[in-house]
Amino acid sequence: MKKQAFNPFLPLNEYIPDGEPHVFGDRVYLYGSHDKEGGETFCMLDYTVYSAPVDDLSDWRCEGTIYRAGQDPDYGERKFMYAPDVVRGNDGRYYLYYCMSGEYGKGGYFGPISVAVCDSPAGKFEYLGFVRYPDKTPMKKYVCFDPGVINDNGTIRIYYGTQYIYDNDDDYIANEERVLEQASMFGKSRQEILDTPESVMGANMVVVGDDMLTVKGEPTRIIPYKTKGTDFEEHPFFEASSMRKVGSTYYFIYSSWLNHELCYATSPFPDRDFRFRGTIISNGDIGFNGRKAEDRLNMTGTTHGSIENINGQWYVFYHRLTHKSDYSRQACAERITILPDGSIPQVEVTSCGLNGKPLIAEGSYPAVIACNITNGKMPHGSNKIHKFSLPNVSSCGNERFVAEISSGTFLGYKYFSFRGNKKIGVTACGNGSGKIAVGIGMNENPIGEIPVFPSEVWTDFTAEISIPDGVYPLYLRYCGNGEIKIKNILF
Ligand code: FUB
Repeated sequence: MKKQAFNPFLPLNEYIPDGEPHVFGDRVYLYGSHDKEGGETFCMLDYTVYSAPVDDLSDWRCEGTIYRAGQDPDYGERKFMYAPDVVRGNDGRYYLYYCMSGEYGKGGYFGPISVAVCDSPAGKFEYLGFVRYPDKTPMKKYVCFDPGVINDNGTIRIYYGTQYIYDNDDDYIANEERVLEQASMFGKSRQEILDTPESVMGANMVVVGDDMLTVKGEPTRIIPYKTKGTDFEEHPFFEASSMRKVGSTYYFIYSSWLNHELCYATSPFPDRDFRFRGTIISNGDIGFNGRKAEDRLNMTGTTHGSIENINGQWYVFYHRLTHKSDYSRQACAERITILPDGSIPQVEVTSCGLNGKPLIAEGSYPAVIACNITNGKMPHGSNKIHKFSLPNVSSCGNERFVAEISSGTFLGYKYFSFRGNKKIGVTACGNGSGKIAVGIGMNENPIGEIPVFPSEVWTDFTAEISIPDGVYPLYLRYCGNGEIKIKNILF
């Protein structure tokens, strides 16, 4: 690798959530939505793609804007492009599938699924049409949201849908208020809701022909929407459909009702008999080693992503939240293992991600690569921006830093490799005055303290602290008055 990779692995001013990683040729491409730094709602920017050589995941290259929302003929009230996916068609061209939404998700469920095409995976894509029936009317069965697409040995399968908690109620069709609520939320008629006893909500699959637009038959529901009493009960499907085929097994990756996690289900079939298998990652590490939701290690919100085998190693790509918001999300990735029984043990969020090994504790690192940012009571925040004070990755002009660090705030960096380290510091500013306890084990006593004083400008605060050689998480815990911001950590 030319350099070290860390999370987030794209430039720090880049916000690409909902990532679908795909290896095409000798590069891996990350297709995702495009949030604005400090944006007011989801996906305010046009699709921008990054790619990296499969043998150097530190070397991401911006391929530029590959497609603009304004290219979609429906652009207007719904002007934000949500989570896309790209597949190579049987003609060797690349096809981009996506859906449009208005602010805060409004209208995002109204469909249909749009399609754009390009000769290269790196763009630029041109609008092709929408997923449709043979008579050319739009295919809008169920909820055409978050398409994920695969070319399954020549068969193009689109997975899509969304599902809300209340639909588990047995009697919702008898509840006029809920029927009307669903009709309005999903852009359906009351009659269509009533005529769909299997619910318009749920995870679905439809096959399209070689024109990449025309469906071959009606979509099928791949998981029963009623999850009570099934193995999906604790982690029902919410959104973010993504499919991978590993050997002959279909891996359906999705975001559950819990919202902060990517789960997976497997089947020998593309359209039925999926069994829930587990959580791959939570952006608050909930569930990892039994961690409870109230002990989440970050503010949580949506997450969305998938798995990909890159140069013989499997990874999960997901996104984290910044700016106390669900609208400024950044791409992160971790190594995963698919065990011989097909299971994927949950992995923790780290700072070293694609690096494949711990970061070297030398020089300086941006403080925002913290994989854990918590004050001990971090909230969940789907489709919102929190207004109250809490520590967060933030920005001002060209600077990115961890902001609103008050007494008790804890930053975690997993993992660093220490060798001969005798000094550690931070570049900080703010009105805070106190100390930063330095630890190398979550529950162990600090190994030293960095004193910090009020400063209106970025100032380096360092302390002589001997760190034993080895690989450890680095923990920084602020204790003092007022608030500080930290821009860099220094070795
Ligand atoms: O990025 C907009 C929406 O947020 C996606 O479509 C969902 O999957 C969620 O990540």
